[in-house]
Amino acid sequence: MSMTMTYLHTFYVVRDDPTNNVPDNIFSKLGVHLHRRDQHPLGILKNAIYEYFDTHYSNKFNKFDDLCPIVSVKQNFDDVLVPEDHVSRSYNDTYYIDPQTVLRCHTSAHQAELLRTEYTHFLVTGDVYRRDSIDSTHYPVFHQMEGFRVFVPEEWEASGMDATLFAATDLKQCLEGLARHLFGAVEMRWVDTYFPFTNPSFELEIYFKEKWLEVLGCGVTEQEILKRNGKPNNVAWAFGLGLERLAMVLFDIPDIRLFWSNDERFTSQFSKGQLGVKFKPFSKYPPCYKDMSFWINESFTENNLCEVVRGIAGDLVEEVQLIDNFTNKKGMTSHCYRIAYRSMERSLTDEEINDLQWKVREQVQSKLNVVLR
Ligand code: FA5
Ligand code: MG
Repeated sequence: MSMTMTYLHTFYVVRDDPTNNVPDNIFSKLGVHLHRRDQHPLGILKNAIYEYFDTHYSNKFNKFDDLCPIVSVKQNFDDVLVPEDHVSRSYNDTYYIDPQTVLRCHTSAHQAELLRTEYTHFLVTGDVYRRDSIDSTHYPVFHQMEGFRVFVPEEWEASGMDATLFAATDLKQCLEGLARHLFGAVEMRWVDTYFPFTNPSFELEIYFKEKWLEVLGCGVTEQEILKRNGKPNNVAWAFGLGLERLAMVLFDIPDIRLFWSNDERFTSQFSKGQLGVKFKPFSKYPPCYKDMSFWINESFTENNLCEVVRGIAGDLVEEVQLIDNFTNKKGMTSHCYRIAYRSMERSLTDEEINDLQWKVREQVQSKLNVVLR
């Protein structure tokens, strides 16, 4: 935990500052660095991706895995052309330390500074933070690996393709090669999407447990980013991999909370520090469902609800799901949420769950000002 100290003394954090929406359970994740543990699934995956890039690009990619996750709003948003009114900038989606400082919500926050420092091929791995919904594939702290490659004109000129098509083709080849390196055969598909910092933009999905799971976003870097950072005559591609998502498929890990487990029955399964392990679940404990209905108000958001639930139940909450939603004749809207409680490590007692649910009911009223039904 020594890294936490380094972060803490460089940033003065005001208690109960209304411009700070980082709860203690999130703050305590700073400096844990799961991605730097060689015997953790995220560390194993990071090393396997490094291996792919080292062999295919003869060590040309520079690697960074300890850049500070506390970054400026400029780094996280402005530098990658996120519009002023984009939802991701809101306090509902992002953890703010103060109005100019955030916990990075993606590793793209480091693109511009590295480009300016003359890096042309780089991989940035780190913990990222988002206020988000709660289920088995979403967690408020997760890990990304950013990849970035700059091309010089000779490279695309020789191909006869235009620069953008050349970069997009190279990008897809690179990532398909990576998927084969990690998975061998796996069912995957490309989906067109939008990011402010790339055009065209794509997402890669992998078929996992009867569903398509989004594992990465990528695209051809907006020319404006290259221009602003001293590379006006180049083209580049970039990608951002969700490490937990890939690791879930690779190691057959059914729930994203497990990555944070210190239970020997989890950690010992990765002690070889290698790919090729399939996670064997220790007996599955039963979930317990609790429903809660309330009249919402204008400021109600699901992310705020999830923060309250996570703040009380921590990793004992598995999913928060909207199961009913209606508006009455007076225009009042009611939501019913189903909360699934389940520990990955032990059985929970009825008493314990009732106690959690009681606290949740109390705090949704006091913190979110909704009226329970
Ligand atoms: C981004 O974060 C972009 N910065 C990625 C990118 C980089 C695009 C460079 C283009 C160029 P997105 O929000 O889709 O995109 O997140 C990327 C990946 O992170 C997702 O595909 C998913 O694998 C993972 N991810 C997103 N939210 C969560 C979450 N709450 N828990 C776990 N993984 C998540
Ligand atoms: Mg996405």
